[in-house]
Amino acid sequence: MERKTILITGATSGIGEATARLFASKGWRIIVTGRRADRLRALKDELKGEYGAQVLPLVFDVRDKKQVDASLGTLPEEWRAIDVLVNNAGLAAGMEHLDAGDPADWEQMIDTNVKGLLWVTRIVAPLMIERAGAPDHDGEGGHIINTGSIAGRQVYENGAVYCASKHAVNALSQGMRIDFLRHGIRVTEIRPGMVETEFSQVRFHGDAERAAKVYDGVEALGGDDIAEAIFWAVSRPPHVCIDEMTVTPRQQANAYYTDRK
Ligand code: NDP
Ligand code: 8X3
Repeated sequence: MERKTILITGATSGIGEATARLFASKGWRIIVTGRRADRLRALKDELKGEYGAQVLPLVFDVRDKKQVDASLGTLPEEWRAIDVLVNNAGLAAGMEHLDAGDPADWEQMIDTNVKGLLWVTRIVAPLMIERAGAPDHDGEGGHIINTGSIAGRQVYENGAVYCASKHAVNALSQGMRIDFLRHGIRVTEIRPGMVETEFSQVRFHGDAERAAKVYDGVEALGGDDIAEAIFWAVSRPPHVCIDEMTVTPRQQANAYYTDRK
């Protein structure tokens, strides 16, 4: 069987890294992206050693359209047949009432979570469309997975801009599902609740103590739980599209209610 290819943005840590590991273990070819080149190199070596995986690491900042175009727009021929794109790179920055928020944080969240997702999609979706039209194509369209959040459906205090960015991911996922319908591209929005990754450390600008408190008394999800959900969505039969999936820890009902022990 021909090996399939997945491109995962934000694969240097957390959900993206776990997704790269899982797909590599299943025999997929992996394109991993992020800004931290050393981590991508280490991941490539690990996946190659552990699973014999073919891995292409690409270093770019999703906020920078020029970097995205230069990197994804010049993919080597053998890496252009992308079956699955996981738009995962993202972050929350800061947690304050709107009147006290830092505009630099707002810009970082909107530029990464919304515009970055668009910059990557506008390069990769046409590759999927072009391939679907080729005479020797197997009839399966591509698959785009967008990492949304429970914050894309509910808004909580001190999180207005992050929540707005994830509401935008929800709208973009719905729009992609409509616009790419005739090209047979499946679009899945995965909406995690609390996942213990570097997310909270990034949100609190490196304050590890404050970050750890987020998960006090809760068995949070791990990146691998979301990776499993992504793999499940991708491995449905070709006529099935999982539109949306919300995954929370058992102790979290939604953005407002958590049963801490
Ligand atoms: P991590 O902080 O562990 O990972 C975030 C990843 O995004 C890193 O690989 C980082 O790579 C990458 N990234 C961030 N900014 C950029 C950028 N400008 N350009 C390129 N890559 C970037 O967090 P998670 O794994 O938890 O987050 C992954 C996604 O899941 C995010 O979209 C987040 O909003 C979402 N999410 C997370 C939840 C959680 O509780 N953890 C819950 C719901 C959704 P690098 O720094 O090397 O560039
Ligand atoms: C991350 C989960 O609840 O902090 O998207 O918004 S939450």
